[in-house]
Amino acid sequence: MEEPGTIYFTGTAGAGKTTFVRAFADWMKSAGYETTVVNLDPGSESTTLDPAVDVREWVQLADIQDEYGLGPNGAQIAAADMIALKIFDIKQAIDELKTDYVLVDTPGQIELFAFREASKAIVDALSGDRSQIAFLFDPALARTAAGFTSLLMLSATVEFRFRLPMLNVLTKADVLTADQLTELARWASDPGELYEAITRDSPTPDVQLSTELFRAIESLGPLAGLVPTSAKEGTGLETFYQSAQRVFAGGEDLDPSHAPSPEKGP
Ligand SMILES: Nc1nc2c(ncn2[C@@H]2O[C@H](COP(=O)(O)OP(=O)(O)O)[C@@H](O)[C@H]2O)c(=O)[nH]1
Ligand SMILES: [Mg+2]
Repeated sequence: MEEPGTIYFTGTAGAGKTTFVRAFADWMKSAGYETTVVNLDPGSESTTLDPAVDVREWVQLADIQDEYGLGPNGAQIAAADMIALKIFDIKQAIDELKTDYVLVDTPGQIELFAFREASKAIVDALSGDRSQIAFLFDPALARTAAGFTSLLMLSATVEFRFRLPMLNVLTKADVLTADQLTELARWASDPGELYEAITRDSPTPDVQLSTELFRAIESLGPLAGLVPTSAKEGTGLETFYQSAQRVFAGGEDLDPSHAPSPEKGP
């Protein structure tokens, strides 16, 4: 059997990761694709996700807080290390289900997931050659040019950390007007438009910083669009699937250690 396609869902707290994973898994099922939903958040209190593989079976945030007298953030950090130690058991549980796709929901606060070495070890251990990261843009932040730029940077940081193909997704499109959606689509496809909006929003811009930021955004290359979706209304899920498929089919693997080893000479 071909290796499953694995998608990790990341984004700032409240961006809609958990809701999106559930909605997308349901859409996949209705379209005839079997998925395994994985919860990687040891502190998850979600009642909607209904994961087939749940990290809480191995590591529970509340237990770690009690046992080590830690607050939720400290416990999340300790939990990431403990999950890394259990990762092969978790991978086995996923493999046993033998589905074509694996959808992984990650901890609510992105820095707890994206900035820790343990997470890189977890993702490396779980990921086969067919893995990608969906980075979810929350309209509450993406609506302003400054917020949009910050999310672009954060998405690039996640890419830098994990070295996997990225797909940027706008969530909760139902809360935006058609004009707002058009503007976000323009910012996503044209760094020049975004730069103009940044300088328009702040009348006395720090020109040097804005220019440097603009260059950085430009060098990130085209965003390949920002897929607008609404888990609430079930829109954009098919487009998201098609974009993810394209990445699985032809997406570059950015991690040099995953590159095929050169043919040995005679
Ligand atoms: N209007 C709207 N709200 C949404 C949508 N998706 C998620 N939400 C809400 O956004 C909040 C955060 O969602 P959640 O999935 O828990 O975010 P997470 O922290 O990234 O996992 C919740 O109140 C959800 O009900 C959507 O498509 N439309
Ligand atoms: Mg969540």
